[in-house]
Amino acid sequence: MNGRDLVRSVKAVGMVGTAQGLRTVRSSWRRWRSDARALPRGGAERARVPGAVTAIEPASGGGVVRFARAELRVRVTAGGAVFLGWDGAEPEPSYALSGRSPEPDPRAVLEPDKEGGWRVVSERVTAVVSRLGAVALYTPGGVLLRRDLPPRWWEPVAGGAARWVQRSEVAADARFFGLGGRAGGPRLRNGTYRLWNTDPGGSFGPDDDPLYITMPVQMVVADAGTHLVFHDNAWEGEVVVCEGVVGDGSGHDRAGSCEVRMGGGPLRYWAMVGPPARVLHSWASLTGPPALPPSWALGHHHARWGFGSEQEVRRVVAGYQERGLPLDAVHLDIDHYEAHKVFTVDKERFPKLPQFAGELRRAGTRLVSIVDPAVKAEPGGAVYDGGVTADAFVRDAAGRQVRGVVWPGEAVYPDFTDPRAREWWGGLYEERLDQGFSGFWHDMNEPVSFAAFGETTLPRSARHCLEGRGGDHREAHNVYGLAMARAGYEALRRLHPEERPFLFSRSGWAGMQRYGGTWSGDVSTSWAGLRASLSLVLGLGLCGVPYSGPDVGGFDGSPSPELYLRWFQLGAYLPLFRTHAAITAGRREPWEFGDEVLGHARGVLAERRRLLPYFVTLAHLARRTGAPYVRPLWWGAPEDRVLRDCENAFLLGDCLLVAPVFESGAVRRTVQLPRGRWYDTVTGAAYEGPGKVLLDAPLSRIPVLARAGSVVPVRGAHGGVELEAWAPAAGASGGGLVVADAGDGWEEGEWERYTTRWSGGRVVVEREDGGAGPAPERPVRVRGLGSV
Ligand code: NBV
Repeated sequence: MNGRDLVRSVKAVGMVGTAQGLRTVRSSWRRWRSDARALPRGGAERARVPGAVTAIEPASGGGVVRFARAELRVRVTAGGAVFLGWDGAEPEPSYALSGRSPEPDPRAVLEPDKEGGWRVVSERVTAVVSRLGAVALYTPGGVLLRRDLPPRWWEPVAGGAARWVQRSEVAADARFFGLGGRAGGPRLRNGTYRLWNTDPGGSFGPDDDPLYITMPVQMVVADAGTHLVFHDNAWEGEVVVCEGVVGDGSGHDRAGSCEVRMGGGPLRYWAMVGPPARVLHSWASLTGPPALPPSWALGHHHARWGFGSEQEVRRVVAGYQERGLPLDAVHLDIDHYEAHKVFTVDKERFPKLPQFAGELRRAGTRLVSIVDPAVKAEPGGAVYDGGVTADAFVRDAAGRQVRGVVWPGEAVYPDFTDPRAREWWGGLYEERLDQGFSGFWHDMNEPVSFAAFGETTLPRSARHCLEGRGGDHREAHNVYGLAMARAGYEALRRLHPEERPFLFSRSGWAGMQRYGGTWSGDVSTSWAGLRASLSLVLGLGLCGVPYSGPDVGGFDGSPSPELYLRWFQLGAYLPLFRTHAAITAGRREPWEFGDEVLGHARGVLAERRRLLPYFVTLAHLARRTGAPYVRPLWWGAPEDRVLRDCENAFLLGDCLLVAPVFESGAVRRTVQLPRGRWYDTVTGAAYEGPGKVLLDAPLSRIPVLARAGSVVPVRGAHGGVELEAWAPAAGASGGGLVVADAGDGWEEGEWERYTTRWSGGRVVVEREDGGAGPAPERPVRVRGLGSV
């Protein structure tokens, strides 16, 4: 254990009291002992590399290339993604894939390449396998995007999981993104990024890594093109990123590289090539479309660990109402449970929760419940007894229940990798629905067990079902939160079929978007924490998880009024817009920071509400195309090196560019504009990109720019959807999309496409697909005319 772990453990023990402290010491000891007994000790290993090609076996989409000591399957699939699987690895079984692996593309075949290698040419990518087992990926135009060197395995002589390493080279100008939620990005700088979902303990800032969601998903953006590589393997691992160096033009560039190291599991990966939007579309086709949140979940949420009672929640809700501030959801944290036990309610502090929830709902505010996975180990407790009957809890190698320690004390953990356990757990959401909850907030599902020493999770030797295949926590750990989300989501679809589930989860893995979103977790209350908030949302979006957002105001401590306001202003442009804080932290209601902040926050809330139809449209778009709501500035121009390095602003859909303020005292900031004309949405001033501009950012607002020619769906004064069209540049045209939500059920809203153009000195906004049903006549307001 390093010094930092020790400090955290001591903190954890201190935080939870003496009896709990003793339990954590016992549980840490048990954890250490069971691993020492059941896990293989590091004995002798045999190293292996593929050796030279010996034969090939053609198959649809490619085939198998055999080497002296390994074999590689190459398969181009119908959507254009390429599967590469070593030593018999197939795409299935997989926790990431949404269904069956896509069909092979029969047009792609193995052909001989130079120097004894083999290649598969396809529409989107050419994969060349060298004689010694390197794999190079080229654009259709023949430009090299990535070279994966021959992998290397270390097999324990005594048997067991082989660890492996694969090193890859990319262009000198390439930038890495992704790997799940990383606080120090979104651009992944040189370093080692661990793949092991981790509760950092306390609050985290940009230097804390790993965090709650790790994924072996890399998005690599270079002059030559963009690609995404996903190593479908949930074992613990790490990725070493080394960015290249672009020289002075005299040929002294240094290539970039990354090395994926896994502690076990198959070496299989997917590669997707194309512009960012196409790559994410392929990714969503493979791993499943992002869940569509009900529209209320795109409004403003307020949470707190420690409301403590119905009266306090009433006080806060009334505070919003009296000040005319919209509030779409209130979240109840673990303090509404009876003695911190999941699926219970403290009847003294929340005596009539269903009635209260009904009242809130009629007033337009939904109730969201935290759900922790750990169940208090107490015979006689309904949840515990039910889980025992269903044989749902994780056991150790000797068949005993694995016991950890969390908020309710000694606790057991459902094995969400077991379909029967998921089914049983899912049934428990009925109690939550009966209590009046409309949404679910999964916490502590890395999973966490407090520790006096060692890691704050389950023993690695803990056994898991893994859908019947059987295995241990080394393989199940990273998919625990994902499988819990699946349990919750599938149950809600069963229990409440007419409404789209709203669920977000602290931990997860590739494919988690199928079940819902996520949030920052315990981001530190600091300017650095504010920056980390955006990094997480952008990075997760590039890993296919489009719905997320931070604890606005930060999780711990008390933000200054200025920091709170700047956070509020950023949060309002992110999909999950939620104020939240720890039980020991200061208040987070907008009126707690003085009249000036309240006035500006009111404006921010009004703007979020006005933009709701745009958020709804972006949610539908994310579901259909995989494109995140929040995108890096290089989204439409990945070849622009300056944009690639720009991390302090983002695109919200195609229409808006948001430039938050990340520094204390700043009242203006520079903004890097992508190509084209951009209007300041407040002043209407026009700016021409590409280039840098200095914009005012008084306390009242952060710069938000609209793309010339775009059409933004907004909520009109009477609640209907109206169009805010921004004048195209002279001689240019533009357009936009409106997907009107048909309620919170499953009915598909209509897709309306609009175009904008100049005609006879006027800007004309027309419905492009007028034929697709009765076109609602939407009021149109054209803006940006003053600056033409
Ligand atoms: O349930 C309490 C908190 C919650 O408020 C927070 O959002 C989670 O990230 N939870 C963590 C457990 C306690 C953390 C110290």
